Amino acid sequence: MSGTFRHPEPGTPAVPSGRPEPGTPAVPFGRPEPGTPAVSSGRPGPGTPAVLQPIGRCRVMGVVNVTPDSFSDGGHWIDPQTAVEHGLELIERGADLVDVGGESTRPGAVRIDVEEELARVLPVVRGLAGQGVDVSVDTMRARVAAESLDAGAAVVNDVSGGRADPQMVPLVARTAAPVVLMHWRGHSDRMQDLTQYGDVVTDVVAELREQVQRALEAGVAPERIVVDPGLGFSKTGEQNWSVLADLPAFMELGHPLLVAASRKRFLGELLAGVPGSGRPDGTAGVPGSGRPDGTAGVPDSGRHGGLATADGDGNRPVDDREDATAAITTLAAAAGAWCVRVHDPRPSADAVRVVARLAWEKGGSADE
Ligand code: PMM
Repeated sequence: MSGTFRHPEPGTPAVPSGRPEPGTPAVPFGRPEPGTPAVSSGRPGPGTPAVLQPIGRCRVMGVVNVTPDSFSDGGHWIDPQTAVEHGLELIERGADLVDVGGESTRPGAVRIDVEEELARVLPVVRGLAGQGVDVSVDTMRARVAAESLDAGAAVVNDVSGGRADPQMVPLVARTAAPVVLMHWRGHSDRMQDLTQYGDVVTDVVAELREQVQRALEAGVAPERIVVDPGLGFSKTGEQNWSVLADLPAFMELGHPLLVAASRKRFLGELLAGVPGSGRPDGTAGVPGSGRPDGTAGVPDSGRHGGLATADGDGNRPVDDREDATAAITTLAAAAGAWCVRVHDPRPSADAVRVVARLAWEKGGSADE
């Protein structure tokens, strides 16, 4: 696969943990040196930031949402001290880096003001970075990104891919920070209305390419750009599955790939029942989780019994989607993803090691 991000060749020294050695300097941020040559592809090279350097396996990003209302962990980590402790626990449970966000992007969420976002995020970024954790800041705002980088964040994770705040891409260009550009069509209060595609994979790849192009034109070095298809953002459950079925199309953009499926609704829908297959209790499955023709998308033996528990929306409850999340991690890692973003790193940290070991055994890298 030419032009894709690759893990190291077999024979590369043992897979390091990805954790910073004591005394390792933080990822070198600040202004790029004048005259730094532009690099024409996103392949790892001398200018590749440390968190994007190949380590022989997919990385695992743990999530700390410092919000009252995120769908999976909203309200748990709103106190900064508790949030920092949770971030450290995520590292203990196998995260390579921790994503700190102060603004919920759940469907229908309304925006908070920038001061509120800063107040939520900065103490947590500072607390974790101060303990040597590689922190990414999950924000759509240039000011929050800038102040978080000053507070020690190593990565900017912009779910709007630079589209929400016109200052974001120029800000990133002025730093040396890696940036995650996620596919995005609009804010959470209307993103569910923006799910019209010709072919979802073709269109999402094309729109992501435009977002990357805008960043490159603004001066962001290609080796600092990560792409993310944005599962659940302006995508129906079925469209998420289409995207996951074609991760190589996203790898072909030539940048490290982040996959963030953790605990998302489409997993809850799948696990609660598929149209046509029916749930063990005889009720219909969740509309939209199965195939468009209404046939059972997944063979269901009917022996799921206690697995098919449901929340108020009829979906598998959020805290019971971890095994499915790890399954997606396995698939993403096998497809050569740079990183998966998850709420509980432990199962995914194990999964990425299994994938790396097998890739090694097969004499190739995980993305071949
Ligand atoms: N999803 C959420 C938040 N941040 N960042 C990236 N890069 N990609 C995502 O898909 C993504 C994200 C929403 O999930 P959460 O409420 O669990 O954080």
